[in-house]
Amino acid sequence: MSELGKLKQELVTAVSELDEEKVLELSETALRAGIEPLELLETVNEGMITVGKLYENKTYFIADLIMAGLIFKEVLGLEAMTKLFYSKMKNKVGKIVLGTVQGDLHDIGKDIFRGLAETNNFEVVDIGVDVPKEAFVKKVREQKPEILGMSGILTYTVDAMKEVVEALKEADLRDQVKVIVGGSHLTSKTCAYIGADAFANDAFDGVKICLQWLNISQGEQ
Ligand code: B12
Repeated sequence: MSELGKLKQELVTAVSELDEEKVLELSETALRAGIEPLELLETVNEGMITVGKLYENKTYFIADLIMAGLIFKEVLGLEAMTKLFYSKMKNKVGKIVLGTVQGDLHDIGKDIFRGLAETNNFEVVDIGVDVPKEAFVKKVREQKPEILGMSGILTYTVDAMKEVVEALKEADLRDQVKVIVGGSHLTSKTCAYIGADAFANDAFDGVKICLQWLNISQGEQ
């Protein structure tokens, strides 16, 4: 196995063991060794999936999920990661209103999508987590974005997403905005149930879809 491959494996283990110091040390080493920021995020995410499984089988508790979240945020805050989230400050290509739906407090995935969208010159109006449908409708009316992005990591939040789409219809706003939903559990079936225009299990894929909607290919802006 290559040196970088070994590092990545150690990193997944360190995340799953919630060893904050080791995660940061290995992340810095991997970045110096040339890992792409996006690949680093994917590696840390692999560790998060293990944390989730350990929580499910009751080896870990809620405090451990909190710790995992904090560690991920620290990795996102590393100086070298700003490369991934560096906004080129050119003309904005479009506007996205973004939030995590009601009942869900997970914001790491949402924040990654925001960072990547901003890097691709979208203006993102982030309205936070646990956002009720009325607040989504209000922001869409006020901001007139081309795109509404909703994040929902808990599987049962598909209903909250559906309610937002219904509320947009009732407010006569559905035709004015494209809707993308994000979360690793989403499928084309849940996307159709929600009534969204697209879904993404990965923030990067989500940004690509948004660029396509505006007829922009990546790197063109
Ligand atoms: C960290 C964590 C927490 C932290 C969150 C901290 C934070 N600031 O976000 C805290 C402690 C708050 C938490 C709480 C809970 N959690 Co939690 N949590 C996790 C954990 C370990 C990691 C989540 C994460 O950040 N992953 C990394 C990010 C990058 O991945 P992501 O969120 O999926 O985002 C990616 C994509 O989904 C997508 N994406 C996300 N949003 C968007 C938006 C758009 C527009 C697009 C295009 C793409 C996109 O792009 C991202 C990157 O590519 C997961 C385990 C797992 N396997 O995911 C459990 C997990 C999600 N949690 C779970 C549970 C059960 C809970 C609690 C209910 C526990 C409890 N009993 O209280 C509470 C719920 C609180 C609430 N109301 O929201 C379950 C959910 C199970 C389910 N079927 O729904 C999981 C899967 C753990 C498990 N296996 O049991 N959690």
